[in-house]
Formats: sequence, C-alpha cells, structure tokens
Amino acid sequence: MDRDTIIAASKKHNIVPGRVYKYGTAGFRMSADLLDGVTFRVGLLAALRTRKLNGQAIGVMITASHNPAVDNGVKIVDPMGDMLEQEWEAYATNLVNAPSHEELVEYFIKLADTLKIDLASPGKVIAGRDTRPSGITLVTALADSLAATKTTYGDYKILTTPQLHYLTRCINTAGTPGAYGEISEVGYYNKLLEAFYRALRGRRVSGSLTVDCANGVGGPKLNELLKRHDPQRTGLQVKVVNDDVLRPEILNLDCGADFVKTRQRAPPNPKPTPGDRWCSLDGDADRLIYYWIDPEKGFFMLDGDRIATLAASFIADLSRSAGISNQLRIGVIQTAYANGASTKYIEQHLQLPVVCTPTGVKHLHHAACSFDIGVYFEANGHGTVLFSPTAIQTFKTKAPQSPAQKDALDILSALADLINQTVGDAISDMLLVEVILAHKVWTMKDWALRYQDLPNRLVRVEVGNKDLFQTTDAERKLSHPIGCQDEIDKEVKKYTNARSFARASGTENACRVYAEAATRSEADELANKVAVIVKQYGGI
Ligand code: G16
Repeated sequence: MDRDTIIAASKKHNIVPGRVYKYGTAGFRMSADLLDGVTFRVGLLAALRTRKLNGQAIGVMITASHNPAVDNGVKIVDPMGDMLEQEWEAYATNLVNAPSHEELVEYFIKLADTLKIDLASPGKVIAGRDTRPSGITLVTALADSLAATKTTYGDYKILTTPQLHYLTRCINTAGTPGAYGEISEVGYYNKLLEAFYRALRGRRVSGSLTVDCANGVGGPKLNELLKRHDPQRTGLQVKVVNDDVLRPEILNLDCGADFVKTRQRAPPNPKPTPGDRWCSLDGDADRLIYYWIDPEKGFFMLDGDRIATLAASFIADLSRSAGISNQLRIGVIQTAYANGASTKYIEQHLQLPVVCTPTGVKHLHHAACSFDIGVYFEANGHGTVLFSPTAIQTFKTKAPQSPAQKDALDILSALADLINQTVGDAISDMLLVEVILAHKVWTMKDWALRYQDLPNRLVRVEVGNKDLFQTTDAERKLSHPIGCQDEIDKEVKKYTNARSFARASGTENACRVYAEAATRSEADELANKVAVIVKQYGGI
C-alpha cells in the first residue's frame, strides 16, 4: 500500500473542516454535502477491518434511513452481517476527524501497526446504497479509497440495508456448513419466499395488506419480491403504495414507519379504508409498523413492541408443541422506549424474561445472542429474532413424537430461514407477521386486543448541545446535566402509572423525550413538561 497514493486520493475527497464527526447509533449520518470525505475515510477503515479479519468481506451501507432526503449516512457491516464491533467505532471516529490528509495516513498506518494488520494482505469490501441521489457520489468516494488501498470492491448498487447485511453474510459463509444463502439479490428473494411457503404449511393469509414504502428503496425491492411470489399458494394479496423513488424529495415525507410511529397516525396519502390491514416500512426498509383503522375507534398502531410480543408468543407456543421448550431459552430484548404494558405482558402473561438495553440495534442484537431464541425489537419497529446454532440444530434433529410435533418443528425451522438473522428487516418481518396471523387466524383486532398500551408520547427537542445529555441505566436515567433527572423525576411523580426519560439522539442533532402515563392527556402533558426541562438544560 502506497502512502502517497492514499494521500493523493484523499485530496479528492476533503472533509468539511470545523466539525466534529462521530460514528453514532447508525454510523456517520448528516447532511449529504458533508459526507464525501467521511465516506472516503470510512473506506479506509473498511480496508483495515477486512484485513484484520483475514480478508473476509466487510459491508458498507450508504443510507440515512428514516432521516430527510437531503441527509445521507455511511455505516460498516461486519462479516456475519452484524454491526461494526464497538471498539472499532472509536477508530472510525478518529480516522474521520484527522485534520489533514497526511495525518490521516499517519493514523491509518499507526492503526494497522497497533492492530497488527498486514497491509499487504488481500481485503474485500462490498457496498450498497438507498435511493438517495447523493449516494452515487458517495459511492465514488468509497471506491476511490478502496482502489488506493488495493482492496477488492463489489458495488451492489441500490439495496435495502438488510439486503446488504444478507449479502455480506452470504459471501463470508459460502461453502461452509453455515452457508447463509445464494450471493445475490435474487437469492435473497428466493430464500425468503421459499421459507414463507414452508412456514405457512398450507395455512392461508386472509384479507389484503397495503404496504407504505416511505417512497424509499423498500418499494422497488418489495415489488421485486412480489414478482416472484405466488399468491395462489399463500393467499397474500399485497398492494404497494408510496413507492415513488423518482422524486427523491418525497422520501419519508408524510409517510413511512417513522412518520406513523412518531405521529401516531396513518400517512395522509393514500387514506386507509377502515378495517384494512396496513403496514409502513422506513426509508431503507429495516423498520416495520402495522396499523389499521378500527371502524369504531379509529387509528390503531401495532408497533415494534406488538411485533415482538406476537413473535415471542408464537415461537414459545411452537416450542411447547414441539416438546423442546425445556431445552431452549427464549428471551425478549427491548429498550426504554418499550411500552410498559408490553413489558408486563411478556413477563407476566408470556412468562418470558425481558432484557432492557440502550437504543441501537447493535445493543439489542448483542443481548439477544445470550438466548437460544432472542426476540429483539425496538418500539420503532426495528428488530428481528435470532436463533442460536443449538436452536437450529434442535429443530432439525429432534425426532418428532407426533404429527403435531413435526408440524411445530418444521415451522420453527422455516422461521429461522424466513427471519433475517443478520439485522432487523422490514420485508422479512412483514412476512413473519403474515405467517403468524395466518396460523392464529387473527384479525388486526384480535392482535390489538392482547393488551392495552399505556398512552405515550415521543417528542423531539432541539437543544444547544445534545452532548450534554449523558445517560445511565440503559438510558432510563440522565446522569448529566446534573440536576436534570431530579427535575424530570419531580414531574413524573405527579402522574399516575407514569414514566419518562430523555436522551440524545444518535442519528439526529436533537434530544428525544418519551413519556407514558395512565391517560392520553397525562402522557402528552408530561412529555411537554419534560421537553421544557430538557430545553432549559440543553445549553444555548
Ligand atoms: C437507527 C438505529 C436504531 C435507532 C434509530 C433511532 O435506525 O439503527 O437502532 O432506534 O436509529 O436512533 P436515535 O433515537 O438514537 O436517533 P434507522 O432506521 O434510522 O437506521
């Protein structure tokens, strides 16, 4: 690797000075015009990471997911399709903040030396991007840095985030007993559909499903899947809406999973008809929210908590029917945003353990790995179910004692293929929900009636300096600014069954405040009061 070649390439991709860049919850995410140099430098980190891991392929995804169309972002995917190892986030931050091209290369070489990376060894990186036009230029910055570091590079062009995670794992497991699937986008659709047919085991989906794709990459990709789907075999009738990717400015605009979750209402266009089953994906198709308009009570949302409880109850029932419930530990992972009623339902009704982690799927994913079957979902609809190698082996090798046991074991096996094992995947999760509703013969109302959510409110608060807000206890409490938590606690005490917390967003320049309470007006009032406190403590 030649120092001068890297410096020359870096000079074509300057960092915007006077800013501090941080590898956050979802990598680097900001206004797209600040990202050229950042993406080049992320390429340098990926070039090191692949060599540190003996040339295994590393993924780089260019997306700003639920954020506005003018933003973009870049994040790194590790070989098994999980998020970049935490220790390396700090290296990414240091590389990106190097003040000059020369210091950048100094740090790059020093890092290789400290981590005992042989820069002459081969490396491989693959990339994908969402439909944002800025992604095209950012991919060029990435390609330049991989060329300068003599790293093999594969550009998979437009993909959903979970598809890039899938491909990364497929490449690194090809030819091994853990081979994850065919290394292509078509391979992804075929794997999902084949598992969907198997998981249904002859049950039929009833009623149509309308999918709001946030005018993002999920639209064209869902259409690709549907081209290959045989509705005669499953009964699933899908209507795709908000799938216009030709007008980039309407991405996530008044539609998509983040809009539905935060506004607690359906997208204004097109208007759902009462009784219909709807769901929304987000801008890069890794989040999923279901909803319907109850003809009597109006809009009703089934968010990540509801998907988690649905999946956990179905899988726990299946493992009992399969006679393996005492062999496998099932757990549910949530964050502080989980509705208190869902946690209570999981612990008391489903009798399953719940673990609370900080926001960010990397934290939930990690905690889920400590169970044989780990169901993890953030309330915003981002999540999946992880099956350990022991669990998968058990489904395949347990000798069934009855046709009912065989049925349950086969469905569990199919679920392990249907559910994306690398990261939350809205398209895969949607097929999972459809399978469960078909097996349970449930309408949206049946699903909604399992428990009653505590009314809640999420508020975004712009502050002078969000970094002043430091949390503890899985983000349920603020340790800094000193005094802020005491004031929040004082307010919470004034309401029935109330809970509230504040934290700095890892993807936006703002703080988030969550509040829940016994009634809608109390939840709204508490959220607004805590927002005022956060604003006061947030600096100028
Ligand atoms: C990303 C992360 C999620 C997180 C969300 C919001 O989602 O992957 O784990 O919940 O951001 O994070 P924050 O509240 O820190 O801004 P996405 O879908 O935007 O990539």
